[in-house]
Amino acid sequence: MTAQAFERYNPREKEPFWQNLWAERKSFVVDTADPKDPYYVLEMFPYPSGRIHMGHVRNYTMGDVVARFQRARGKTVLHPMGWDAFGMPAENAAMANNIHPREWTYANIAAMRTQLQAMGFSLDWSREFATCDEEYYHRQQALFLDFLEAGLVTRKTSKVNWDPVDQTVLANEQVIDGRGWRSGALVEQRELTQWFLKISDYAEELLTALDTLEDWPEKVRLMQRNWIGRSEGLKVRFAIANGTAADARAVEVFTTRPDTLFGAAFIALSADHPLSARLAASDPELAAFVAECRRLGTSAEAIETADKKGYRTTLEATHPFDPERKLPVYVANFVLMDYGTGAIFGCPAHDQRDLDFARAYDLPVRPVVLPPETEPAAFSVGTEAYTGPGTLYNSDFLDGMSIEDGKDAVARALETRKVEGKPQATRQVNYRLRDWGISRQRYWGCPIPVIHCDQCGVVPVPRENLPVRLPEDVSFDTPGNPLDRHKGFLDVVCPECGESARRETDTMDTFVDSSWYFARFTAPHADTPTIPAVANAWLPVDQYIGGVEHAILHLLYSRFFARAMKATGHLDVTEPFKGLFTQGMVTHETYKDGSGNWVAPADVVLDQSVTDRAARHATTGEDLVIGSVEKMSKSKKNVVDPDDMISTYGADTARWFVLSDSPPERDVQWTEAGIEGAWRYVQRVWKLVSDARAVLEQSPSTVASDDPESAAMLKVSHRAVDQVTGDVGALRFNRAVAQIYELTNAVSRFVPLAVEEPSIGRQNALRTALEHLVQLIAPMMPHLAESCWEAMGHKTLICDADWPVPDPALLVDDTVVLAVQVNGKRRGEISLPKDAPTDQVEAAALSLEPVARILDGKPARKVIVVPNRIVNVVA
Ligand code: ANZ
Ligand code: ZN
Repeated sequence: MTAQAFERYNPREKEPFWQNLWAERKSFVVDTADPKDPYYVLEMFPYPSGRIHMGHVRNYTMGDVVARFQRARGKTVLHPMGWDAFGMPAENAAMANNIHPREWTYANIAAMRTQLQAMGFSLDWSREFATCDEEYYHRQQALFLDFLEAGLVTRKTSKVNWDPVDQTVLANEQVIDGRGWRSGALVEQRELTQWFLKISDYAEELLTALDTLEDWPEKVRLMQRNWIGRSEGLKVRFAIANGTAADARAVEVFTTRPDTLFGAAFIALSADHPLSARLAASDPELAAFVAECRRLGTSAEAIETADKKGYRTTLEATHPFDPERKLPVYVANFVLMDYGTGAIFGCPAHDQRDLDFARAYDLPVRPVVLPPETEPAAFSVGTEAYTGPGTLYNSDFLDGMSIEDGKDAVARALETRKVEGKPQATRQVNYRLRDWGISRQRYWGCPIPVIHCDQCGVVPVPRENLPVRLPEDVSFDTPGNPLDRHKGFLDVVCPECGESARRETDTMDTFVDSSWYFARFTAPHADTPTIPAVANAWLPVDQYIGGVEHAILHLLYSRFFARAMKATGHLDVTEPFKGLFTQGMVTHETYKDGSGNWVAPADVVLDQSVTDRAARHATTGEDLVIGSVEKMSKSKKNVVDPDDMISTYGADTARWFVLSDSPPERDVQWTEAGIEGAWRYVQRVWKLVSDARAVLEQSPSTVASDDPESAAMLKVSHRAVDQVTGDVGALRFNRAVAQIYELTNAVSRFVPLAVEEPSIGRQNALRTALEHLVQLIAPMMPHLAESCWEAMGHKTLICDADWPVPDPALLVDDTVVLAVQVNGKRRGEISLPKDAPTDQVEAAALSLEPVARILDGKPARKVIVVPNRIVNVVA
């Protein structure tokens, strides 16, 4: 062996080298519109905030492992990247720093692209786009017009959460404790005419199709199910005993528990119910209460947590089955107008909100569902409503029935009756899912392509006039939507009548942008939103990877878009994402100084030598308090900058670390010790290859193994290939890493043997094992793998190499020893893989020397094989 000084692996030199080579050779560009064996892997595209964070590193590393693995397995892989680039932060930056949102956004994109490229992801950069590219939002406007034509868009007034400081409508999720999530201002309720996509038309379809998404996490499907919120119930019309005016003679409620009707204690109307409004007109006290309810807001959270409050009107409703029983009619703060009918009957014994309300207003609590195995006398309802199973009682003709039978009996009894000329009850399915309000009163979004004309109403912008461009010359010195003040944008001629008209100034919710980008990637520069044949060839996305925070809205909107795009001829798939994986977060310890300020990990020196870990400030030396492990966030300063990691350790080390430490669906805790461990592993693999150089320089032979050690080495190696293939295919990256470590240990033990006491078999086993090892790490540490591959004498890139295929014979768990008899007399033994096929066993037995001698060239009369135990040859 020639003494070669071991040189440490230098990622700073190697990583850019391989990245440039891949780019030069267009290794990851797929330009085929008609892919053979297509595989589409996609990670949720980033918002261009300016810098990538560890969450991105983890997410995109996982996607990259899948992409490189599938590519090696012979698939044509589409792995694109783009930017979810519209949205508020760009406008906030414009206001704060006097920089145009466009400039801010594209500068951020440039910075983040450089960072992503330094990670060595196998992305097809030729398909890159940002949603704020004119080319992209142009096609989005075309889609909008198609949807409009197909009846998938509507315009309606709705109550919105209005942030008086940011001058914008907020989604319910953006209202936190009644305040705007950004501004912190008290949110007001306003009526606005807005654009909606009719996702609720697809509620049932979006719900039932969840069952087909077998490669989605069950928890995500459950969240979607709950969000869609299907409930089967009954609309029941209550006559109002003392209602005089025509609109006050009956009130209709929606209930999912008609079986509890005999436990009804009151009727409650939403503050926004027309009847409430009419009564409030002549009742100032009620008017004040209604106003108070409005301030509470429309968010489910606000309603859930607020005290249940009501105002008792003078009206009384008649119980449908007992004309003598009168139920007081309240206006209550916990009844929503946009669900069911905006009115309920309250049954305190079996609904917690109703019970809280009844206790507050001293209303009767009459239980009507008796829990199983309970005596009526022994059962009462205190502070907790009973919502469990049971038998109906205290309920007249329903007594003794199950809940389900009771529901049906009430429906049947009331369906045929009439109140004020209408059926007293109708069965109804309700969904919690509302239409999707997409209007935003912001500049930095996709303009909604319509024109408002006094004569013609709403007129779509003619397609030949698309795109409706965002004007460049806008100012952000006053709050609100700058488009509302931009004459050049606003003033247009009506395309229908030619009179002067006004352009729509609402832009689209950025969730629209991210609801079809996956389809656009299949033909990113087409002059139609998609090229249907190409989109159909690639879609659905085989593996989608992203944060669980998008489990509901983004995924539901995308599922709706796929259907809407199918209805308008842009696609022919209904489900956009075949496989979904939601990865955990990257966490880190937190540190605080004596004055309670957070301290960044980069400024912390950890003392690991004492049993109690201690931390001090790197520059001041001050003792620090080590706090809990939290999701990396700027607010707690517990962030590690990927750039710092790359410049110190290289991308491969960071990639290896985020894959190795915990199951990918769980959180991974970033530690200095962990990253150092990964760094040592990188060096170890490199050293193994260097140490084996002398052996690898020998020309390969076909001898598989010629001694037990090399046979064992091959076995370990093939088994590792088999297991890593299974684990990576199932996205169990940490288990794959564990297998690779085992293989590495085995190779480490084998190298000295093969180097110091070489044989052809050993040389060959070592070559095979090392090649396997390098191929297995290639999807995870692609730069190191290329360097090793080259060092092993290969003239082609490992990113173009086929994935290794294990030899099934070497995967057999263990060998068994079978006794061989001739005419009942033991003549020897053979050792074979367990469960070896009978003909193989027979052949081995017959070729055994003593057996062959006895047979003396004549065929055996009979061979009896008892699997894994004995072979009897009848001569
Ligand atoms: C009487 C009753 C008795 C109810 C009982 C429940 C339990 P889901 O399952 O979400 O559809 N409800 C109906 N419309 C409402 C509205 N606009 N605002 C607030 N609550 C409303 O819930 C349906 C139940 O929620 C309905 O069934 C109704 O209360 C209430 F033991 O009717 B129930
Ligand atoms: Zn007109």
